Amino acid sequence: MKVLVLGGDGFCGWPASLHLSARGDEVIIVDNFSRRRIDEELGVQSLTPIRTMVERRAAWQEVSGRAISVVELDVAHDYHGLLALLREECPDAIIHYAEQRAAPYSMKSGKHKRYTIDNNVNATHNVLCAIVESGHDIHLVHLGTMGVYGYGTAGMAIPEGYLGIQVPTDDGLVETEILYPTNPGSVYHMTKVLDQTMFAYYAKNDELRITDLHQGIIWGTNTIQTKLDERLINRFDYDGDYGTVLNRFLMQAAVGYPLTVHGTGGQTRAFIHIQDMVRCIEIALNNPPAAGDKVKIFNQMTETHRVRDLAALVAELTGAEVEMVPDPRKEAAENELIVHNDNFLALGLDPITLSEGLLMEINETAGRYADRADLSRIPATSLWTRHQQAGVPASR
Ligand code: USQ
Repeated sequence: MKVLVLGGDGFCGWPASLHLSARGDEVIIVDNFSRRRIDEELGVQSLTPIRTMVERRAAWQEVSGRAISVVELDVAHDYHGLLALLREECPDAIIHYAEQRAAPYSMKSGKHKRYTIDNNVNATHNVLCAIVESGHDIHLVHLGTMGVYGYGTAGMAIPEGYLGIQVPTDDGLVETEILYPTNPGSVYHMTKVLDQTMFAYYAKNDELRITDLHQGIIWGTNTIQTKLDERLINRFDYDGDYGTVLNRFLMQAAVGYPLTVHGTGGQTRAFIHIQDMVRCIEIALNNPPAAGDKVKIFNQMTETHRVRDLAALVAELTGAEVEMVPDPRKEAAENELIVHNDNFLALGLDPITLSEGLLMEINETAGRYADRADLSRIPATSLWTRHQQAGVPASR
């Protein structure tokens, strides 16, 4: 397959590009390198020493004998460049990671909220519009989020995208289905909600073939391919804006920083290992919807865990201390989360569990590069609401 990976320089895009190249796909990375510029803006670096794209490509060619092409292009703002690329390359599929993916970053200020909306919504619409205008039948695979659902479901298991309902009509109750009602918890998550509506529209109107992956929180850093050579290493974010909860706890344990549990740590979230993420992308590519089908939605997660239980687990494995810190976010203090993920399991996903992989992760990454950490960047400082910014805790 010829595959365009939009956002192929990022945390998910890079390992996915290597995984697909390794299986023989012709991979073209399209990226504007914004993630590296945001590091500069925030004055922080990946814990792992990531290389430039030039070095990454050369290393991959050396190690695998395969080439990955790279096109520097801003998908959100260079529509004509994107359209010309689709016309010229005529890819079989596009994987769309070209969105700003951090909830805390999206909530930092008005500027960051507007940047996230502008970048993510424009990028998605440009991709959809360009597929239509190119005239090619390109399967679009988008990395969405579990956060479109919200996390409190009153005990109901979250289905894969669609909710079956009964509506009263003159002829009695009629069964139908709707997109599961959305309840985003940040401006970032809201952009993925807006994406969902655009996907539904283009699948209906132009019969585009679209797969939307509602992904949980990734843990882990490297995949089979990124481990082949240190120059291929994936990024590891630990700072208060981009670091996600479990990887932050692993890094904090490695540097002797008390694990930063927000509030009571009663938030339950969905998780998936990075190796399983790339496998899911492959499965999604191999199983496209047909033209005219509704958007195919998968819940891309393998386990759910409560934040304080994760902290306790990491503390038990490493001897780290746990600290309950005030929650900078507006989110439910406690929630249950039950999620269906039968689609990927039925298509052969064999998940890596936390119990198998956690210790290896601490030793291989967090511990190995601990001396590169800047401890001053650990606290999460992005406050969700104007009341919090004025010093009043958020109401839940
Ligand atoms: N949390 C802590 N301590 C920390 C960091 C986070 O208690 O030091 C808590 C947060 O308050 C939140 C939970 O852990 O309740 C998850 O936070 P996170 O930063 O790990 O994840 P989130 O902001 O939801 O975003 C991440 C990715 C995003 C992806 C999403 C999947 O950055 O791209 O879409 O996970 S999901 O959470 O399932 O929506």
